[in-house]
Amino acid sequence: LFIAVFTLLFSFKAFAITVGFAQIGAESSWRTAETQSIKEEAQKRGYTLKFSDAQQKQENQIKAIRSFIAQGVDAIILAPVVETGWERVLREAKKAKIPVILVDRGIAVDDDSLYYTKVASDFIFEGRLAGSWLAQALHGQGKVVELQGSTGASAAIDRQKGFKEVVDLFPKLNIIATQNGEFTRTKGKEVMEAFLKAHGNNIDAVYAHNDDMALGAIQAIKDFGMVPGEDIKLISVDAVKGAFEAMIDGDLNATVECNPLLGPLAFDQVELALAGKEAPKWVVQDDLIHLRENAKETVASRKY
Ligand code: GYE
Repeated sequence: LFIAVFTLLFSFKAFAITVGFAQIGAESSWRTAETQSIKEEAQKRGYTLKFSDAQQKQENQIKAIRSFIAQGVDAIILAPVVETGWERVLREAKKAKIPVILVDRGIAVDDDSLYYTKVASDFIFEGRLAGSWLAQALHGQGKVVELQGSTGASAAIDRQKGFKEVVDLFPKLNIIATQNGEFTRTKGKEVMEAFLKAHGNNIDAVYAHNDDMALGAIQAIKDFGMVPGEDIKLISVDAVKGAFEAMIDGDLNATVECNPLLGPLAFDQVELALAGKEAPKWVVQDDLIHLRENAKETVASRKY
């Protein structure tokens, strides 16, 4: 009987746990995969998930967090669209004793007690990996154009930083243009069209902060009458299905993996927080690079 009552109480407790997820939006296939992973994991663990899509706006995310606090959720998962401007709302969450778990992107705050932990990839590492591959592929020289992720996002800031660090080691390897492509396919295509107009046949390679922008750029290169993957080499970040298809077609040369299936890790942190345990400030997702040469063998095992 004791065990039965205990089990009942325990499952009741799990049932009663509510988590608010302040998501950025649905700009890329990466983000759609992340949303799905978090929703699935909440369901698997029997939690109630309150989901908010901020349509790329920080003010909407702040509103969502305030509404989660008002509803008395047990924990908040936040994918912060930009790095700065979070102190105030996070202080409100802290005051309400609601732990905040950051997923996928980071924030810049002086007081790191404002969040419980961050589950994310190391974007500087990803940028360095992309830069080293490109330096080698171009034999240390050439002209590169860069498609940046949304302005102010840690994923854009750090992917640029890591990439530039490596490229700067090669005096004849230069980033001749860099512009915001908002992490979307449409904007990636648009920016690439402008790059091609301005620099035409002078471009040797494209570095895109995510696959969706690279896929847009591939279209722009084809429309311009050049051959993506040959005349212009392309490397991006994420390793979503579409990137594998583009590699198999020969259009994309390489992609650095950034795993969006953060649900299980994020909810492990939620549970640690609710149990009052300590966690490291950053749970790092490890990344690797995938090349066009191996895409055919790898594609079947891809989960997103
Ligand atoms: O790479 C990109 C997206 O924050 C890591 O955001 C994430 C990035 C991801 O939209 O595709």
